[in-house]
Amino acid sequence: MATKTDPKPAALADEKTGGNYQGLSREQLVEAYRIMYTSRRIDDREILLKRQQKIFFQISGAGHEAIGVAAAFVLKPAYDWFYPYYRDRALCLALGETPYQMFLQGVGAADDPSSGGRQMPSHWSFPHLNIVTQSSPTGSQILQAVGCAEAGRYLAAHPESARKAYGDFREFKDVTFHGDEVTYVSLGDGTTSEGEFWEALNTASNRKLPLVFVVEDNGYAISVPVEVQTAGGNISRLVAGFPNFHFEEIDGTDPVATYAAFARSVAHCRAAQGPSLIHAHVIRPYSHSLSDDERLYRPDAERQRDAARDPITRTQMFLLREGILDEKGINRLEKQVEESLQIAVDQALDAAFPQPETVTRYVYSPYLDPTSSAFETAPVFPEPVDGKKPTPKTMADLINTTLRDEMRRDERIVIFGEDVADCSRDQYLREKQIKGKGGVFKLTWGLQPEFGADRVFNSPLAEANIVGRATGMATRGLKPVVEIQFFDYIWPAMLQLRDELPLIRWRSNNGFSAPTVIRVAIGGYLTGGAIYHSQCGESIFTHIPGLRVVFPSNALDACGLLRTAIRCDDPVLFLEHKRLYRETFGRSPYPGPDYMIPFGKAKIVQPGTDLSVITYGAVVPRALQAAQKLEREHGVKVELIDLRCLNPFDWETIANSVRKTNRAIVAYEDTLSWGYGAEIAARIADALFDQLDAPVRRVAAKDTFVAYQPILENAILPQVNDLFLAMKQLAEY
Ligand SMILES: Cc1ncc(C[n+]2csc(CCOP(=O)(O)OP(=O)(O)O)c2C)c(N)n1
Ligand SMILES: [Mg+2]
Repeated sequence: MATKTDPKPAALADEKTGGNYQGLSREQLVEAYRIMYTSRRIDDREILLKRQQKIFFQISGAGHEAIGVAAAFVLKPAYDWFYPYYRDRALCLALGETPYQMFLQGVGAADDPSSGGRQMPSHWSFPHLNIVTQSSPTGSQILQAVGCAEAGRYLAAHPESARKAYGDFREFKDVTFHGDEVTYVSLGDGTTSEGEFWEALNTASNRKLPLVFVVEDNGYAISVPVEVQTAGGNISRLVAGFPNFHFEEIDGTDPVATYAAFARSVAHCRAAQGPSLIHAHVIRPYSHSLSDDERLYRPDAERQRDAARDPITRTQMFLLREGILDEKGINRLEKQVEESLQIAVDQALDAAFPQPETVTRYVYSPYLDPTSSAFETAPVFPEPVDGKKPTPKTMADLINTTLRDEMRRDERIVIFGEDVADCSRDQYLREKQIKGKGGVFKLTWGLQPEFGADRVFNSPLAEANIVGRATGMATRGLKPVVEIQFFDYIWPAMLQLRDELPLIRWRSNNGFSAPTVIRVAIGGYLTGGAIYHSQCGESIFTHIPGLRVVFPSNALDACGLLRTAIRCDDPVLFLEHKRLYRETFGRSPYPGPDYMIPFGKAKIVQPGTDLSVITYGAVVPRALQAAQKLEREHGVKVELIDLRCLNPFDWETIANSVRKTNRAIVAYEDTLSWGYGAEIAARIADALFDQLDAPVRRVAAKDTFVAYQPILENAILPQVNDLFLAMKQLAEY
């Protein structure tokens, strides 16, 4: 099954078999050289342009060119999928990108097809070729590539789901699949040290995904050599134990050997045998980037040894030696390349720059506005039976029912996370030996038996794995509705949540999008939840442009907002307060399979004239109790506002209320300082300063951690009495 080829710095002619070269024709070899040479010369041009301050950053693909052409000769643009990294200039050229478009990236032109001037050059994004937007955090593309490969398989198994549908995100998400497409993902040797790389290998192996991992090993990660990064100094040795893989270790400066390795690896993937990993030894002749000088940490002798393996000179010598091109032919080809690059540079330097007023464009979907009335529908409650009103259900019940009804409506929805399946060992369920788990809070219970194990399944215990894969799936057009079991454990996914998922659309200038729902059990008041089962921290996420953040306080809102989250065209963090899941407060009968609440619309829980209390989540019932007591005992009428949605938030309702009451408290469960209340308080102070009769107050948790002992927990989290006292004081101010 697994094969291994030792790196072979032997002459290219060794690869010659039977009149052709591992299946490559003489014409293809000339074409390979043309692309490799073009790639190198684009780097040279960019270096010059950077020195002339006409572009602002340069990172080269020098030394890695043979990998790109070999891959592109085997894989198919706009058919297979590509998650390259910054050294893959030759790959992008070979797949069909033009030098002109690359120079547009360098100058940051409005017409830069990768990002419209938003990202550095060599951050490839070419939707028409299935080259998916990449970022700068090394390795963050790998789990997304896993999700992409999974989506291809899912779509082949559910072809109907790919059809266009109207009235939700599907209207704007074209979906293509072929059934045997392969996903390419590349990374450097240093990046194999990232945990997400290992999480990706694990899932690709376990699910036998059609994914080609390409480790472009130039021996260095900036200045850190491979033996410091990688135990034993060789990644091939470490990964060899992963089942279902086809492995290759090759000299990646040799286009013929590299081509042969790609041909074998891609065949393995196309035949649905599992993933492949190509470990290609390459060189890095131009330092890490233009900001680095490798002479500071690499002696001349070592650099000269690398230079002897330069893929450009090796390939040129090979063409000459094999009589494929003579010296004149080489010169002619190189001259043509130089001339075409000159034209491309001149054109790119003339290109228009992006307009400053476009900077917030594509932070969110330009097509579907989740705050609009399209997401406002009336509840349709069940009819009374025998004069008996329908039983009110808990928030947990309604979330479960909403997920079920949305999955019935939209076959693109897949649910995964830790323990969310009823039973991974499917036969126990089918044989009715067990009842099923369906999540640690049972919110996804009953979904796997109805929708099958390929729509509701368990992930490994790895949060980045969940969010990274979801991002890749959503990029292909699925709607992952994933679960993070506890907010306290969302942090391993933070890179994906801060640098990836919410940025896909903006950084690709609307070339790609990844509308995903991430459900997270959040919050304390658990009596024993302690530090690691009680955290809030929503403001960390409301601080991320591109991410919608929702935090309902009752069953009906959870239902209506979850449906909006699922149907909308943006990534949504859906925060579910654990304490509210089964609370008596806020129960409701199911409002029907189309009930939606638009984002950014607060709810006035109780109207009042004396004081505005702006809150959300589990503080809502506590603030209500406090307000009722205050009215009973002191006749103060509090207007209680439940924001429900934190980004976007309903400024209009807040402002109208404060204009009426002239006093405001922002109350929230998270720690007081730097929290969500700071933003609301600042806005009120800024916009309504002359309306205020008192300072804006905050009531929140103490600036510490939530302790286990209930006496401590009570002292730490804001209680009814804290709210009562703050309201009373502010009313008296
Ligand atoms: C997560 C992360 N940490 C650090 C960096 C800064 N950085 C950029 S490239 C790089 C080295 C990458 O080395 P390697 O994976 O071997 O790729 P190479 O550049 O050698 O091709 C580092 C440390 C980054 N971009 N992302
Ligand atoms: Mg490297």
